[in-house]
Amino acid sequence: MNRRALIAIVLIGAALVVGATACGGSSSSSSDETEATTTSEGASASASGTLDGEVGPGFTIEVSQNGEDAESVKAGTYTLKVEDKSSSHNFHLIGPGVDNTVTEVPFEGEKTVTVTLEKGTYTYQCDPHASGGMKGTFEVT
Ligand SMILES: [Cu+2]
Repeated sequence: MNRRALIAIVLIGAALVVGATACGGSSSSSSDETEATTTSEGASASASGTLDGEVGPGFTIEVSQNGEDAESVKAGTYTLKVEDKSSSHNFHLIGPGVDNTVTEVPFEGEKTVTVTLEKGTYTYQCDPHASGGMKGTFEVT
């Protein structure tokens, strides 16, 4: 009985040593995954952010960034949130690579779109009243 018990203890001990060695060996491969993550983050480093558009309720239309009138915006992909406060106006953004009627004239409410802005001049306007000056521009650099 004593010998069998001793043999059992030795076998368990050997199994533990093998298990510990296996764990130690696998942990060294994790550094490869860390490098891969860092590389993919660096590749997607283009500018992005949020722009706010507002049209109506009067004959006004504007685009702002961080609460200020947008005049110069960095190129990149933006979330454009438009508040259309009138059923007699619409919001239309036109520029390099973009021709987006975000809201139609009868629509009232909020719409959010994603736009990719390239270098150049972008015009936002209310189509029926653009000729009367209901429009504005901002530069993308
Ligand atoms: Cu209008």
